[in-house]
Amino acid sequence: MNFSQKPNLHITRRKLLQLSGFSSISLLLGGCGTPLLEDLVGTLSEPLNQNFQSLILKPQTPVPEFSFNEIEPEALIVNTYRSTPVINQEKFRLIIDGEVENPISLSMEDIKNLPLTSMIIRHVCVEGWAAIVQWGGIRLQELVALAQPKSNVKYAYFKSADGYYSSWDIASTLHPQTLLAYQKNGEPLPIDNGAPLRLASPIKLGYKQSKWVTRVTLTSHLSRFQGYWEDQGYEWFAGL
Ligand SMILES: Nc1nc2c(c(=O)[nH]1)N[C@H]1C(S)=C(S)[C@@H](COP(=O)(O)O)O[C@H]1N2
Ligand SMILES: [Mo]
Repeated sequence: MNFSQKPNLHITRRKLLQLSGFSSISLLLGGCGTPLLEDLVGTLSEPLNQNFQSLILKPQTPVPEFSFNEIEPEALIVNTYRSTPVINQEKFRLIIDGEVENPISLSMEDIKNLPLTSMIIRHVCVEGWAAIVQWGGIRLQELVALAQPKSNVKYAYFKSADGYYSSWDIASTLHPQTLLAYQKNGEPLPIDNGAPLRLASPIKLGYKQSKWVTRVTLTSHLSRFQGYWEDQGYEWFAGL
C-alpha cells in the first residue's frame, strides 16, 4: 500500500469525526465482535490506518499547550475504578510487544535515560471535571520505535497493574504529545496518579489515560476487549 497517497491525517480525522459520529459506532461495537461490525469499523477507521514511518515522517499537528501559571494543582481528581495497585518500582518492567520485530522490556532507569518531554495540557474526565496539568515523561512514539512495529500495526493495547485496560488507534499512540509520564506538576508522579508510568495526552478523554501501565501491545486487530469503560459502551476513539 502506498501510504504517501493518503490524505493529511489531521484533516481526515476531523472529517471522520464530523461525518461518521463515532459515538454511534461505539454503541454498535459495545461488547459484540461479529465479523460484520469489525469490517464496518475497519472501513471507517481506514484513514487512521497510517503506518509508523508515515506518521513519524509527517508529524501530526501539536495541540496548543498552557503556560506554567495556568496549572491547576488541586483540580486533578484521583479517579480509580478499583484501588491503587502495589508496584515494586525496582523490579518494575514496561513491556512493549505484539506485532513487532523487537519486543522490549525496560526498567524505569532505562526509561528515564531516554529524552524527557514536558507538556502542560488539559485533562478532561467524562464525569464533568477538567484540570490543567504538567506532565513529564517519554514520548510513546520513541518506545514504539525501539520495538520496531510491523507495517500492518493499527492499534496499541495498554494493560495496567490494577486490571484496567484500554486500546488506542496507532495515529493517536504515535502523536508527539502522547507520553508515558513519570512526573506531574514538576514532581515525581504520585502513586495514586499512576506511578511509575501512566499515559498522558491532550488528544483523548481521561478514561483513555491509563495509569500504572505495564504492557503496550501493538497489533493489527482490535479484539472484543477494547477497554474497561469502552466495553461498557463508552466511546472507543474518545478524542478531544
Ligand atoms: N489503571 C487505571 N487507569 C485509569 C483509571 C483507572 O481506574 N485505572 N481511571 C481513568 C479515568 S476515568 C481518569 S479521569 C483518569 C484520572 O487520572 P487521575 O486519577 O490521575 O486524576 O485516569 C484514568 N486512568
Ligand atoms: Mo475519567
